[in-house]
Amino acid sequence: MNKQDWKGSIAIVTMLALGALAGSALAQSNGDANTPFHFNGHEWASKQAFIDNGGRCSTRHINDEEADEVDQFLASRGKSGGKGAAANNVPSPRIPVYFHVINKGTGIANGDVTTQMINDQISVLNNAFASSGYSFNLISVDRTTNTTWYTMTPGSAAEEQAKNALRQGGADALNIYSAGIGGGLLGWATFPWDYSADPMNDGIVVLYSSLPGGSAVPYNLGDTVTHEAGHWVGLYHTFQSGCNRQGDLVSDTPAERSPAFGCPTGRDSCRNKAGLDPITNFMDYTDDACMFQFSTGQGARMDSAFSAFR
Ligand SMILES: [Ca+2]
Ligand SMILES: [Ca+2]
Ligand SMILES: [Zn+2]
Repeated sequence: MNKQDWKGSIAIVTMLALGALAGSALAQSNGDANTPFHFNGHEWASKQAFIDNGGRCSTRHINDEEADEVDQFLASRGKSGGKGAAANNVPSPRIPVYFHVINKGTGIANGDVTTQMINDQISVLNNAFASSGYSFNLISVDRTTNTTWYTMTPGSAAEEQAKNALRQGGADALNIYSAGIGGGLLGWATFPWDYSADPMNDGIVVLYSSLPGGSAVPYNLGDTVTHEAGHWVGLYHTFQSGCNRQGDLVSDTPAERSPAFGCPTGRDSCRNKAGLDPITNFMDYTDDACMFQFSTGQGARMDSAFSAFR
């Protein structure tokens, strides 16, 4: 089943389930402010609280100053993909992937994801990036049992140790680490321009149960890896800079004031800017079943950043 069919069938199941449930369940699916959100062994006051506390994506925030610096650098190379420039002549990159499973023992409950889940994750990634011309080639899978690394958080000594021990390949190689990451987090990534200063830190870390078939409902269709891979190739969140400035520096993604979550069809958080919020974009914070696209402009920005830094 391809991804669209898969998501379609899940959407139907969801609708059927919602039809049979009380209003509170429906409210939770839409991120009701007063409905507790249970996820990954944590209870948040609401889905909004989960989002506000950075659980959805813990990739470091790029402030306006750094975004300007990066854009000026790309522009200086004549490769500014962020402002409607045509895509560069990047020959459809085929990205080698090194997948590192960090578990605390055998079995899925200990984070020892199956080969099937990993293969399905690579398929999800390939389907997501196909329209942008990127493909991902799984080179190797290794498995490490380490209870300290298992609960790593961004910037921790455990993260540094795990990556120093396991990372493979050069700047163009995607290293994916799956683990039972701490803090109720879903994942984080490094940006392409971070590579040269700290190559061993390069890559993405995700909660193991976010892989396809995992238990991290509603983030278990594999789009955490897709979203983090988006950062890894140089994309910002669709709500970067809110309604101001040039947002995410991609001209065909409508401006968005704040992260969308759940699947709020028709949301328009920047009324003074054209277009409805890009809630179906992989770089927003909506549920996996809600997001299914990168835009043409994002593809151009990937090419710009990838050719400059990877
Ligand atoms: Ca935009
Ligand atoms: Ca708008
Ligand atoms: Zn993110």
